[in-house]
Amino acid sequence: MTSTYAHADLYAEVQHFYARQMQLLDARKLEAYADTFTADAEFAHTPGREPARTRPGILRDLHAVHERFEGDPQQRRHLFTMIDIEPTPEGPIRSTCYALIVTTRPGAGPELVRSCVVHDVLVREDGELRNRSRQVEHD
Ligand code: SDN
Repeated sequence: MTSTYAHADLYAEVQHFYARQMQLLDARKLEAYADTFTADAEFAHTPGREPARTRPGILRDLHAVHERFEGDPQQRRHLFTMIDIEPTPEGPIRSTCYALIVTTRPGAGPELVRSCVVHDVLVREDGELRNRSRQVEHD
């Protein structure tokens, strides 16, 4: 295992990428969230369901998931933690992290609704990090 300390700058960049990405998702800026994936990306967010492919496919899936919450005033927060990155000689970065999903409804306290392990492959396009793939395992 290569020490992440050898990649401190890259580690901070990945953390920043995740912060921006999850704030887009939680603000329901779904098109901007889909733009954080590559054009040919694959996104498996729910076990047992076919992964979403390409940005339009990811956007369609995200709208379908959020339709489940239509009329529900909850605010969901996706919290990434325990991020472990493994740069590869070819360039892509393998990243494994935990995602906790917390939801809060008016007048109620926050509720932890899902605990996940996220397996990402990140690549750089025009100098910016993007997800080439994301597989989300639900605990
Ligand atoms: O983007 C994510 C997601 C995500 O988008 C999810 C979706 O449906 C669309 C990053 C990290 C984890 C997730 C997890 C999910 C699971 C699911 C929403 C849910 O069931 O809460």
